[in-house]
Amino acid sequence: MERQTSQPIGTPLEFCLRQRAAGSAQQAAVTDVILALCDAAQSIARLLAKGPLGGSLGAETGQDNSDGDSQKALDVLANDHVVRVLEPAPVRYLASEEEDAILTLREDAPLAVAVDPLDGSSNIDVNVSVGTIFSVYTASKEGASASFFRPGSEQIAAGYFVYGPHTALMLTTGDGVDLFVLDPDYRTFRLAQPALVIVPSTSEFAINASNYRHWLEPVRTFIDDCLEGVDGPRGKDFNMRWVASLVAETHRIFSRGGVFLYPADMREAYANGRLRLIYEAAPIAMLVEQAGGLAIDGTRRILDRIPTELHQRTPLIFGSSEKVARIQNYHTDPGYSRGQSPLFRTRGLFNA
Ligand code: FDP
Repeated sequence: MERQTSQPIGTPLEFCLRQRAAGSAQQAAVTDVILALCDAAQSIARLLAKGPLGGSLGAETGQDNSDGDSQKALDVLANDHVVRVLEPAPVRYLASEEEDAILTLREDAPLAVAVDPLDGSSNIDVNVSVGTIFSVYTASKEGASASFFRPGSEQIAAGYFVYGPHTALMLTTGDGVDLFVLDPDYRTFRLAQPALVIVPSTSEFAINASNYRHWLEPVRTFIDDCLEGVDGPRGKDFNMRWVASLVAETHRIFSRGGVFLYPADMREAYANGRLRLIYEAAPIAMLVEQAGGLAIDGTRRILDRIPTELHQRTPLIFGSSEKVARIQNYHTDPGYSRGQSPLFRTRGLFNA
């Protein structure tokens, strides 16, 4: 994915964005939003860097968020930072995992922003990477809901901050994906790697294997086939990772490929998986596709899905294109099913 012009490594984010936005009012507004989110990310990174010295950021607040997940102290603080920085930004509507309803910030502003302020919050107290995910649309004339209840393919920008050993921003404005890193010496995000590409094929998968007994047949068969390694139908060994932090898994897939699965399963509460369509799956899917990967819910492209509820969940499978296409086959092609025993031992013939 080659961009026409690209700035040298180390260029400050603001310079990169302002140069790209030249002459476009919409891109200028997007730039303002991204820079505002960078301010929130720096505040969140500072809070995280204090660890237990900042109080128990991973403690339950005793409240559930809009979707029934328990809220941690840092979920609330991160949301406060995001709302504060976006209030003066060109944002008409803000949808957040931590808010029951869509907030109207500025009636005359052109953009709508969806945010998961603190993704992976079960990792806060164990000093493992967490993140902030965001998605930007034009605000719809038809109002708040219409601004978000639309296909993810209409996003005009998406990204995430990952708070790890360093703080990084993975960003797309619809023209490839760039990685920016927060330079602690200058307190500014600087270009670290332009035009990222997710390798099409690898031997690594990420899934919460403790849910094995709940999985539906296509996912169970795919994982069984991977686990059988060189002795199974895939004829090679696989490696597994599970950080339990969507941004961290995404970051790994950007750096060395692989697939991530949080599928639907047989439990009532997981009939649509766990992750949220508007502020988790859609922005990750835009980033992944912009880097040459794929993102599906099992059978359908995530970016074609039209949400009908603000906090709607979706199964999410994304990563290296050949691997995701293969998993889609497990969902749609009976030849990949364990029930079809004559084909079972020959599935290796279909290897990508
Ligand atoms: P968390 O609830 O800790 O915010 O967004 C939801 C998420 O984390 C993802 O980041 C992560 O991939 C997933 O949940 C982990 O779920 P499990 O605990 O079921 O593995």
